[in-house]
Amino acid sequence: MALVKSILRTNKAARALAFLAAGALAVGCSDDDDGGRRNDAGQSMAGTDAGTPDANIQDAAIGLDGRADATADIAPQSDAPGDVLPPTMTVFTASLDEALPPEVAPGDCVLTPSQGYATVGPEGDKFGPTFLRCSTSNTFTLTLTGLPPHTSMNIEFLFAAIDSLDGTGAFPAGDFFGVYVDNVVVFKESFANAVATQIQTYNPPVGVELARRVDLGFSGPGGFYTDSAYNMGVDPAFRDIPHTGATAVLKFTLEGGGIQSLDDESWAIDNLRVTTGNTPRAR
Ligand SMILES: [Ca+2]
Ligand SMILES: [Ca+2]
Ligand SMILES: [Ca+2]
Repeated sequence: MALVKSILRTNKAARALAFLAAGALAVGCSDDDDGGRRNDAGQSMAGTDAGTPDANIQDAAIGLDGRADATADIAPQSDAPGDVLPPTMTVFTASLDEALPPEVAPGDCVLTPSQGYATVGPEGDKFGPTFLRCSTSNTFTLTLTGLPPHTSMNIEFLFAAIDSLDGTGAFPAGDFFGVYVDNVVVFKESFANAVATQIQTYNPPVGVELARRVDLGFSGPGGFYTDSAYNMGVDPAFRDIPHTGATAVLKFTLEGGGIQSLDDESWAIDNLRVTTGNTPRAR
């Protein structure tokens, strides 16, 4: 597998150099102003299409490591040779520390002091001072319009699993966090904090889990009411999502048969950012 991956990367690098020599890489880097919470995929400068059948090779490369390579990826879709698609662009960003942006329909979610979560997160991308906290029966919606031409989308955010979420099973379990783009599911996994033996279907990839079953505020401390935190922008599930429309409706919800009251269990999102690019993964 390592040899195959190496060959693919070598082929990609050779093509990228050829394009550079031909002067094809005419696009600039993103003008992101997010203060540095991008990872390597987010830094990709989506390239050009020179009419070569690169889609299969690119998809194979994505499939091997779960994400697109960081530099000089070749856009797999373009109408004609020489078309230049925009690079990775930030189309929405919200620290969720002040008034809610107009693109957000929060339902019962409320900007709330993040308590112990304020110390949690990557440097420069921690929770707080406030985050958008919701009941387990609620959906909030982010509606984006006027998106630039693109073929892929990344969604980055911090996720707080607060208090006695109960994972998979019979009531009070059945606490599934779901994310949908244009009503297509992108992510749906159960989360469990209350008891160590409960089933949490979510098995976070390396770098995603920030805290697990520790006291970060709200109900508790201790007992069923420990808390967890995740950096979802690192999960490949939220990267290189195939998307092309000029509008996008993102829904974030906690759903399932285990809905309980806000003081028993809740969830929150912070530092929400959406970027578009041209590195769609294989469907
Ligand atoms: Ca708690
Ligand atoms: Ca509960
Ligand atoms: Ca529950």
